[in-house]
Amino acid sequence: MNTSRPTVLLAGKVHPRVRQRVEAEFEAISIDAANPALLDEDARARIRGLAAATAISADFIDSLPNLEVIANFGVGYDAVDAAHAATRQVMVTNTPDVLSEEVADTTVGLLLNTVRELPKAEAYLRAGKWESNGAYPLTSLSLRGRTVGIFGLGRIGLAIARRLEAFGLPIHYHTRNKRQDVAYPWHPRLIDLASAVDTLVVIVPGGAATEGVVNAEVLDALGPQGVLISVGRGSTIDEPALIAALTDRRIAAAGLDVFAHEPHVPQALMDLPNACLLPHVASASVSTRNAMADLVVDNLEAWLAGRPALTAVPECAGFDRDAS
Ligand code: A2R
Repeated sequence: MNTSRPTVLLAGKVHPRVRQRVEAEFEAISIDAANPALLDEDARARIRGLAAATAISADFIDSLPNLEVIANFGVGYDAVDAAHAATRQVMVTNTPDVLSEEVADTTVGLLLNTVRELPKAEAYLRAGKWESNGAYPLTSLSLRGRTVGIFGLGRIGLAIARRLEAFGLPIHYHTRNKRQDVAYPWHPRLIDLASAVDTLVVIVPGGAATEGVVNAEVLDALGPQGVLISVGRGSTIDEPALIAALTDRRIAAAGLDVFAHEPHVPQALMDLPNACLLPHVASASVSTRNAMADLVVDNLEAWLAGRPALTAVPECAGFDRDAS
């Protein structure tokens, strides 16, 4: 064993390219879940880097006395206790930007599938019904004439907004801070955004601040022609309230790529004809996932070689290394 190479822990179902590169460049240790009981004391003491594809708790961070960096696979890092890591001067990185355009593309596809029922129309064709029953029924919903609200106008939200602007749709948004670089109307409160639009795209981070905020009140404000598209985190949507609103047709339809308890999807949601459901695939192309994998390992490499992290999360940006 080459003990001069730093030891990096692979925790969870890591992407094959992360595994391949970590095994080539570091001493690698693998565990399926971030549970300290799966590591002996010697291993815990050797680990300096962590490639995370699972939840990383404060207790787990504390069980690794020489941990220097946690590289999270994904732009959303709500499953990593970054605030705690920061108190221990442990760097946390994520994978922003490299997935934004892919996620935005998928979001537009999900929106079109939801309003124009394209997956159902294809299933109709494949079932031979076009020939036997005639044309697929006209869709009651259309993208035409809609006004879109983006909840979370960050990197991905802006990429979605630019696309939908090109579709000829007016864009509004809600964030905590008004952006100075866009002319879209800003709504300081989510409920006011929902009242102003009929199509709400949710692309905020998960975590306590956004938990369940898309609730019955917000859905009712969206109204009976309302379409909800959720591509950020399932925790942001009050799922029982959404199921009730779709069942009672208090909103017209929803397109969801993320769920509260993935990979479980409530049967009530599956039974709803006005829900269009995807298994969290927004960034899931080979090329984009490879780019995310490379950014995970590039961050580990940089930090463990004494260089600045490439993409530190905001909680850790303050103690980034001096680039000079
Ligand atoms: O609130 P601001 O001004 O920090 O704007 C951010 C907004 N945001 C929120 N808006 C309202 N209430 C909140 N509690 C709240 N927390 C955050 O969400 C910003 O406009 C946006 C996040 O943008 P970025 O940090 O650039 O993230 P990115 O790359 O667009 O990804 C968004 C999420 C990830 O966290 C994953 O959960 C998912 O998409 O893949």
